[in-house]
Amino acid sequence: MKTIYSEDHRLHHARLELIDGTLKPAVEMPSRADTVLARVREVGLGSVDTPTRHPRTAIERVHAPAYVAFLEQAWSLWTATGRAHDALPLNWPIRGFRGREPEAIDGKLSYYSFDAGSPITAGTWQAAISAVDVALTGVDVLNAGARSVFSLCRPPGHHAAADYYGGYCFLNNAAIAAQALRDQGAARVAILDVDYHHGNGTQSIFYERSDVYFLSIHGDPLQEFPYFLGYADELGEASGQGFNRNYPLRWGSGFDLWSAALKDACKVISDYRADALVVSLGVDTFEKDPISQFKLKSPDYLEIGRTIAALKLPTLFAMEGGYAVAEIGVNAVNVLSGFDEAA
Ligand code: OKP
Ligand code: ZN
Repeated sequence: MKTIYSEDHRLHHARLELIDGTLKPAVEMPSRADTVLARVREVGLGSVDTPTRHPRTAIERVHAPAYVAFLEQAWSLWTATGRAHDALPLNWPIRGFRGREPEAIDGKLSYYSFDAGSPITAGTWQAAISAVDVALTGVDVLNAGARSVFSLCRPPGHHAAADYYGGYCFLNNAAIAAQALRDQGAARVAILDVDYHHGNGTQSIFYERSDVYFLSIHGDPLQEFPYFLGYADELGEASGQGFNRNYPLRWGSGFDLWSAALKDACKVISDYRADALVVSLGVDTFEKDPISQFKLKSPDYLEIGRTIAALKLPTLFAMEGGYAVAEIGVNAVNVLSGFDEAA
């Protein structure tokens, strides 16, 4: 399988994130992509290609233009106020507050985000639009007839909704890819999110639509980030009723429970008669992941790849999370090798 990769991910290098009540070195760091790419090369997965530039209209099929414009300008508005360090919001409009966009950049950061753990840096915008190009070039590869493609996106995307960022995500690479597949001829697209965290952004983007079916296996929101979405009773609304599926699992869950959820999700995707599949590929389900609480082991990822391959669908894998930096290469590429082996 081909890998699409851009060096531009390096432009997004946050120094510190607010985690566990203190500022710590950001876990979503450039070396994550380096580790995965090194493993792609080590196993000879396939060629590694650079993405081509795609029009902004593809982004605006998913994200609100005002939000995209905010992301583009955020760093210059932040530095115009005399600050040179990474930008973080500090408060949010919870119950009873007004929903009006402030003029001040600090207020805008709050307005367009949902957490204090996703720094905006000098290069965040460039890195984020290049990650979208990595995803959209993956779509081009599928449309040219490939069975599968690996879009090595960084920063990740699945927490980003139509008009807000959070969870290290700014533009929703997987959602933009799914929409592009729809726009270029696929009648039904499924998005399977196997990242440890619920893909709240992707879910919300497609929640009222039947043409993109979103499924996610993740830490129970009663215990885990992003806390306020990802329950099993979220099944879609309006035209999207019955086209959303969540598999929340408790802390400590191992591959027995996890793979049972995967098998159910694959049955749903198969019954849906999807024309194409986008996999939000996070490997933070790993037993040694520093911020997660599932217990998957490296060989389990081969089995995940084989199970997904059995769907026999054109499949785009978009990189999401995974923070056990020494092992994320092996684990992510195990999914892809398992897929190739069974395809
Ligand atoms: C992004 B992706 C852990 C704090 C977690 C945000 C996690 C974002 C994960 N105590 N903060 O889904 O891997
Ligand atoms: Zn995650």
